[in-house]
Amino acid sequence: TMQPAASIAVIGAPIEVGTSEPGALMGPAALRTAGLVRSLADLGHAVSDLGDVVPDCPREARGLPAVAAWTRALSARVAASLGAGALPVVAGGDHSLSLGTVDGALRHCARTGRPLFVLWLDAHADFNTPATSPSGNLHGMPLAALCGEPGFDGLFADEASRPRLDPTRLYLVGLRSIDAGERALVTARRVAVTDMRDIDEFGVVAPLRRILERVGAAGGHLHVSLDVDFLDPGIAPGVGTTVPGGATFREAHLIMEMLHDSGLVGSLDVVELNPFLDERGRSARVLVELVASLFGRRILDRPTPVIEAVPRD
Ligand code: HAR
Ligand code: MN
Ligand code: MN
Ligand code: MN
Repeated sequence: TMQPAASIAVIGAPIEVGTSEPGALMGPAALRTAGLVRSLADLGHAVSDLGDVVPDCPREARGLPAVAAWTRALSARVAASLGAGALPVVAGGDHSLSLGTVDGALRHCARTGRPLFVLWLDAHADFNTPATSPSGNLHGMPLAALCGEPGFDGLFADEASRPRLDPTRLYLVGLRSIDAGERALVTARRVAVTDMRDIDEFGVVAPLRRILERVGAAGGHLHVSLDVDFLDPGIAPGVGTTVPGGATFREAHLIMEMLHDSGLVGSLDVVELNPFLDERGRSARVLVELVASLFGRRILDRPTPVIEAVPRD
């Protein structure tokens, strides 16, 4: 089940205007320092580092106009990479960058006719709207905007005709912090949630297998968005919004191996790394380890069991 060596396009998105905690703009540099590009090349992939996206707005721009500029620039870059046959890996940067990456993947999928599925590995649901957000921070809202909830006028290019994320093709995994308003929205939109309680009860294999089966059966493109705070703060302290009780290294690592073996991942974000809050590069190194596993690093040449070979319940 080795994936063919797809070409990988690494794209930096040094955005932090979606959060109130400064430091995430150093994320792409820290991920490169920890060996993001080199470790993918060492696996035999053709990797090109496209550098950092530069948004079309003044440096001091803040709020929705700044996030809109990032969204449009990232969407175009991701759609162009996918159109050229590459697999974009976007290194952030706060989670508002996924407005651009998912929008770009949606536009690409609208052209190819494949349905887009999103796996959101995160302590948070990131499904607030400006009306429900307790903080006003846009990194807590990207999924609501992508799914077409109101309150985000001016964010996306050609708003009326843009492809929207189908909330029933969205999987929140690792959830352990949700605000009252977004919780009502997540339930109303029938978003599939695997919270930490599910992971404690069933582990990561059963829920992941179910998700991958569904994406595979639909011939879908799977976009993976990995938020640092999905991980337990004990292994990844370098993030502004730590929540206790996160995924262990082994759980996260197994998810990455299953994603690799599925061959379904078409694009990836690594977000919310805040090197200013990290401890001697630990979080950056863990993330690079996980990304390498998603792209095929293994100890022995033995894949995790193929999905079909695992007994069904
Ligand atoms: N739910 C809270 C809010 O909307 C915190 C969101 C934090 N989000 C991230 N990314 N750090 O998941 O403000
Ligand atoms: Mn997030
Ligand atoms: Mn989060
Ligand atoms: Mn392993």
